[in-house]
Amino acid sequence: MSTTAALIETEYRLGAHNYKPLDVVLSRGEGVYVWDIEGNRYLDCLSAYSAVNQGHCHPKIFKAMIEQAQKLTLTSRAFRNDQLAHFYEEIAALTGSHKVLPMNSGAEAVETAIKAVRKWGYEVKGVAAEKAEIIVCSNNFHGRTMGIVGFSTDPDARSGFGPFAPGFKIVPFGDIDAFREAISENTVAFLVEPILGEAGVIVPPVGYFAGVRELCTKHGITLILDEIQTGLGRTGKLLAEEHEGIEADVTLIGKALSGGFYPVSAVLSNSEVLGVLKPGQHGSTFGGNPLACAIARAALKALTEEGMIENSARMGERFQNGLRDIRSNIIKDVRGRGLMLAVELVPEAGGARQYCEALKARGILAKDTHGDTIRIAPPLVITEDQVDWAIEHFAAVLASA
Ligand code: IF1
Repeated sequence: MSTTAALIETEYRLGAHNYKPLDVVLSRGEGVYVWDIEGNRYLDCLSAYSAVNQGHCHPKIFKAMIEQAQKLTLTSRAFRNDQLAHFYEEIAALTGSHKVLPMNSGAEAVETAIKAVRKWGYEVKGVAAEKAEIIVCSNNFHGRTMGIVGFSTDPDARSGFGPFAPGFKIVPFGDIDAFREAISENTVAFLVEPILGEAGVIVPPVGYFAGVRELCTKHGITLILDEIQTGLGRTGKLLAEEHEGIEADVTLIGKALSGGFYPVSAVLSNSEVLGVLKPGQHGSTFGGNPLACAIARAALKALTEEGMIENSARMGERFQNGLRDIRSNIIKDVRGRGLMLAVELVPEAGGARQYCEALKARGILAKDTHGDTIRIAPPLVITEDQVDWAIEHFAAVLASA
């Protein structure tokens, strides 16, 4: 029996309980919509944590995937494939990067950057052996692997999983003085999200990143921006760094790099940082495989050629304004950039989860985070009418409280 209840029961019985999803079992998606196995349609306001920026089952990405899957899927990097060079060319042209290192998950891209930048610290910057320090921010989210959770400040992410690797210093996000004070001669990098995602869509104070860029340049520190969530159109620009008028030395992308078809991530950098890696020092069985490259090429093409980034800026503004216009005594704050949005509720509202449940009943899937915040991140192909429809339902759910 494949009823909703039966599938949920089986998941519970056989699966590790490391998630507590909304009880909706999805079986189909198209554009901004997904359908559950009972035939109910929902407006997806999560986009698989911004991996499905191009919309569910984008036909051109689908076509590229099928065509490539019929020819060649995996060679390993022991041999070459005919897609990798084209992927490099296209991503480099789009972002202005000089070097690319393809991986699979976002966490792998983060780990790769940490490895490369430490080696760069020793070989290029001249840091003493084993002394490299990387500065990160409190309330960061960079993934789930051991290296990464070791410098998380979220007890759920970290507690009970030690011992952890040394070499990280944690400073508050948005505090330029704290960053300046944390810098030492051993600092090789500052790893930071342009907008904190998991922490609840925290937009930095004006001028913070300009200050960060200046200090990094002055002290020879590699600025690593984790754009795995903010990148590829989510905030209304190709990369969120454009809002700050700066350029990172290393940029991490993932998620929407495949439009949600396949795990594809990449480290983008100048030649100096990725240049330190020599044959045998890093790799991945699946990283850079022809199927991933063909999908990523189509995903980037859809994003840029179909006006999705501009639409993200326009619809994001409309959505944010609509949310701000909702008259409700339980809304504490509305914030975000482009279509990376959040509504924070007052503590008396009793937590965001119940409002997400109410939205689900009205045909909208959104995700609560950190108790009181509803995160809103629809696919970038959302239309004006769909935004206005969503606002009506957000208003009904939040005003009725
Ligand atoms: C989960 C949040 C989003 C990320 C940034 C790296 C990664 C992520 C900035 C790792 C991943 C995810 C993973 C997902 C929940 C999620 C998330 F709620 F935690 F904050 F997107 F909003 N850097 N983010 O946001 O990428 O290895 O997962 O490919 O369930 O853990 P990954």
